[in-house]
Amino acid sequence: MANTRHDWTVGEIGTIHDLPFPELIFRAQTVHREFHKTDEVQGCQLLSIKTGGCPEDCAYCPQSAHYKTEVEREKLLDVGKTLESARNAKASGATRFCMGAAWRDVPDGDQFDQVIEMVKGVRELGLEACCTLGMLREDQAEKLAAAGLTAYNHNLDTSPEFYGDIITTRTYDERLKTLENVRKAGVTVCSGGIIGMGETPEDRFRLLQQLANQDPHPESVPINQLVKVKGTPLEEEKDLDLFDFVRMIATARILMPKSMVRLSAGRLDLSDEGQALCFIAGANSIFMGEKLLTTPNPEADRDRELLGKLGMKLFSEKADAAH
Ligand code: SAM
Ligand code: DTB
Ligand code: SF4
Repeated sequence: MANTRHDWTVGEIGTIHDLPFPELIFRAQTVHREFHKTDEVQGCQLLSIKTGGCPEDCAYCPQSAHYKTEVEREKLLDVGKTLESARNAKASGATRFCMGAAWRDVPDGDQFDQVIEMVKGVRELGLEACCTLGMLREDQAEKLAAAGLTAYNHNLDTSPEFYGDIITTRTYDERLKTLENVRKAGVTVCSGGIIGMGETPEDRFRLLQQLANQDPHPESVPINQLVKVKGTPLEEEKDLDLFDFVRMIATARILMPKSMVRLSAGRLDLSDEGQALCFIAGANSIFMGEKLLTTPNPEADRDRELLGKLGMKLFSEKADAAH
């Protein structure tokens, strides 16, 4: 039985990450099979409910007001349009619907009330509901919990040490505080990071350590490959080596055996074989649909074809409601 631990050292994580590739994959597969079906991935659909004009300066993000990108600002989407998109997501096989807003923190009042209505509506459709709205206070987390929110996404993005090179407008501790507020309200935690931003291997280990030493582990761990967007400070970053991406996924799987490990942004840069390796390494979820929040993503048909070739399928229903 794989041990669920919360006291990983950076040295231990580095040793796992750097194992000979076949050994790393074997260990990830062993853990994966203990807790998950190997022929199924969860389909999640993202929707940007409030786009662009964000006051934060996250160096990777096309929605930051600090950079000149092609993203056009849009105000909060109305509840009806959001639920129409959720219905379409369900029809195309998604079981989780994630609503993202380019906010530094969640505004109180009318806009928050609308988000609450969206969450209720998504839950009524029988979908898991996830929100990613920026920093959240405890009382706001409780209101979202009462509306039926399944999960709140708030990524740590990278190590505490590299964080200041990527974001200067908020601190790592503020990120951790929001995760604590989410946890206290009884909403499951979705938190992960981005690789390919110029971080060192140690930064990746430190990110994984921050995630894996939370007790309980985040139920959902999105691993994003940087999408290099024109106009952002990271647009000229070096390409990420596929094996580094796969190693990150495998290590996350080994450290957090029961969590959903989500193969998130960056799939358009992966070949079919690359994506298959990610599934073999323990990724068990993808974002579906032609758009993530503002950047392109493989089309649903393309994903169905790939899963078909691999003899895999989308979850028809989540067996474990905790995720
Ligand atoms: N504003 C909220 C926040 O930052 O928590 C929610 C939306 S934000 C766009 C959600 C996450 O998307 C970020 O934490 C980041 O990890 C990811 N993300 C944004 N831009 C990305 C990019 N270019 N490549 C990969 N991931 C990205
Ligand atoms: C996560 O970790 N990745 C998703 C979801 N959580 C919200 C977002 C990826 C966004 C990629 C850039 C964009 O499309 O704007
Ligand atoms: Fe704003 Fe979130 Fe983008 Fe940072 S990642 S600029 S907080 S939308």
